[in-house]
Amino acid sequence: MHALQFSLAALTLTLLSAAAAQSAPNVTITTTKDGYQVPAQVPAGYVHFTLKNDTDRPAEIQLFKLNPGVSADTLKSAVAALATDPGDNSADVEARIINSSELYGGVPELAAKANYDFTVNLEPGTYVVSTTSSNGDEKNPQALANLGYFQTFEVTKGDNAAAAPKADYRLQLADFALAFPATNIAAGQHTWEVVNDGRQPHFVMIMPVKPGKTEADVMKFMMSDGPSGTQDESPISMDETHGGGVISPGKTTYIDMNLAPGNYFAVCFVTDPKTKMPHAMLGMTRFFSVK
Ligand SMILES: [Cu+2]
Repeated sequence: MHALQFSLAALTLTLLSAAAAQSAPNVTITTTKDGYQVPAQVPAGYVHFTLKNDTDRPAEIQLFKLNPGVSADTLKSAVAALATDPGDNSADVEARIINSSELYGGVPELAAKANYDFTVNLEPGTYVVSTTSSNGDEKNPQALANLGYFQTFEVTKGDNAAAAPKADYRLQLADFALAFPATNIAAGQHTWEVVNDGRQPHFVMIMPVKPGKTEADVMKFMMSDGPSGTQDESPISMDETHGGGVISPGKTTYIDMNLAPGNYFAVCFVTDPKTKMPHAMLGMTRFFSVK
């Protein structure tokens, strides 16, 4: 009897340590003033990414997996084209990106000196870390992808048997809707399972609605001719953004998000190839509150 109890305890310990050993390996990607620092090799399976911004301005970090037979330069030229204001051609340029890669998430906007954590299941292949942002120089706009912000890394099959993280909340992205959990959303640090159940790529940007501002204020601002107003006039606080980068249909990311109590606006700005409209105009906007 004692022996059995002992062996059960030993078995439990073995199982517990096996479960602990299977937490997702951590990979850090750092944005520096010269580009991204990325490890050359990353194991396939569930990987926890810590994205860091060591610069003094906001950064975008997006993960792409090159489709078989597609060169990194093909993707680079498409990413660079989207960065330097394609105007009415954004749907065509986005199609070039979508046809050459699968999108594995990231962060649409990471504040200066901030960190961002998410987990995603990686298949073996060649991946790219890049951004569709420009250097913001109106006189001489250049794609950051052409200024060092385009790095590749290899994902190789190893012994990573980590399970999917346990999620507190689920956010479903669809054509064209954002479906938030029906339950109350609690303030604080939580893991969000973000699923793309649509047939187009989607992302989600989440921004606080300023106190005293209504949903109507936000929608009116969204429908206006772009962000011509100053930050003071905006009904949403654009210096505090949450959410996740673009994911291809069928993909899931697990985002660690820390939301303070308040009202939030969620939106996706990918362009619909049929109507050439941003998804935001087709239904991908939602308001939710955190208590
Ligand atoms: Cu979308």
